[in-house]
Amino acid sequence: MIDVATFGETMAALRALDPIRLGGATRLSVAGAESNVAIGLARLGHRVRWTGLVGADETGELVVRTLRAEAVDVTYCRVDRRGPTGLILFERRVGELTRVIYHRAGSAASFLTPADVLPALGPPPRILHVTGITPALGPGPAEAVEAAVTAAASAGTAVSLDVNYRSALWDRPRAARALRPLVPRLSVVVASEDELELVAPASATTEADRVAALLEAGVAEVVIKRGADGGTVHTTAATVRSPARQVPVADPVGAGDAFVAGYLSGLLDGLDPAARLGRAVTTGAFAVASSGDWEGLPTRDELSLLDSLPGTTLR
Ligand code: KDG
Repeated sequence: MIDVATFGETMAALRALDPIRLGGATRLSVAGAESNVAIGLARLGHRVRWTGLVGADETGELVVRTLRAEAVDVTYCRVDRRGPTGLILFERRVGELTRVIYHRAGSAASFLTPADVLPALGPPPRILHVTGITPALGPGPAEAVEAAVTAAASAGTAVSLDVNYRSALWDRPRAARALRPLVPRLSVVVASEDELELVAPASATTEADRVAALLEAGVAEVVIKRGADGGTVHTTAATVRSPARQVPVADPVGAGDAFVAGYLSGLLDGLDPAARLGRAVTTGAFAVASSGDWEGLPTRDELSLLDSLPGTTLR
C-alpha cells in the first residue's frame, strides 16, 4: 500500500552561483514542490508515489531516474510529446537572496489531466498531497487537482494541500478562486502566514479568524510555515508552536517542502501535533543547511544529526 500519493510538475533545475546573464558554472538537478515532498518522505522510509508528465527529452529522463533512485514510485509517470520537460533556474543574486526563473509555459507537465492522476490513486493511499502550484499550470492540471481531491476524499484518504502560492504563475484572486473550493475536502492545510487568505473565506481578515474558519470548514489541522520563526499547528483541540532550528543557511529554497515532508511523516507515524511539528522544523532545517531543494534531506537515522554540537565530526 502507498502511504502518500502526490503529483505535479518536476522540472530540470539549474543552480547558478553567479547572475545567470554572466554565465559561469551551474549545477543540474531536478526540482518540483511535490517531488521534493515525495523524496523527503521516501528518505524517511515511507512508501510514496509521484505522478507527472515529462517531455520526450534527456531532462525528462533525469527527472524520472532521480525519483526512481530516491525510491519514489513512478509507475504512473509518463512521457508527453506535446511539450518539453520544464526548466527552473535558481540564481543566487545577492547573499541569501535567490531569484527563480521559470521556463515552464507549454511544458509537458502542463498537459496533465484527471486521466493521468486518478489511476495513481488506487488502491487508496493514506494521504494525497497536492500543492497550489499544480492548478496554476493550466486547465488540465487544475481539473486533475479537483478530480483527485474529490476521489481521495470520498475514498476516505486524508488530503493535504500546501498552498505554495507562486506569483509568477498567477495572481492572488485567481489562486483564491481555485483553492477555496477545495477546502471542505481537505484534512491538512499548510500555508505561510501570507497564503492563509487564499484558502480562508474573504470575510476572515485576521490570522486567527482564518484559522478558525478553516477548522470550522472541517480541516483537521492548519499548519503555518513561518520560515526562520518555525511553525504553528492548529487543531480543534490545541495550538502548538515550535521555533525553527538554528542552522547555517546554505540554500533556503525547498525548506517549505522539507517541512511538509517532516510533518506528513509524523502524521503517518501517529506522532502527536508537537512531535509532528518538531519533525517538520527538523527536516526544514536540513533543507536550509544544504544546497539544493532535496539533496540534503535526512534519512530516518539522520534525523537526530542536528542535535550534535556544531563542529562535530562523526566517525
Ligand atoms: O519550494 C521549492 C520548489 O517549489 C521549487 O524549487 C520548484 O515547484 C517548484 C516551483 O514551482 O516553484
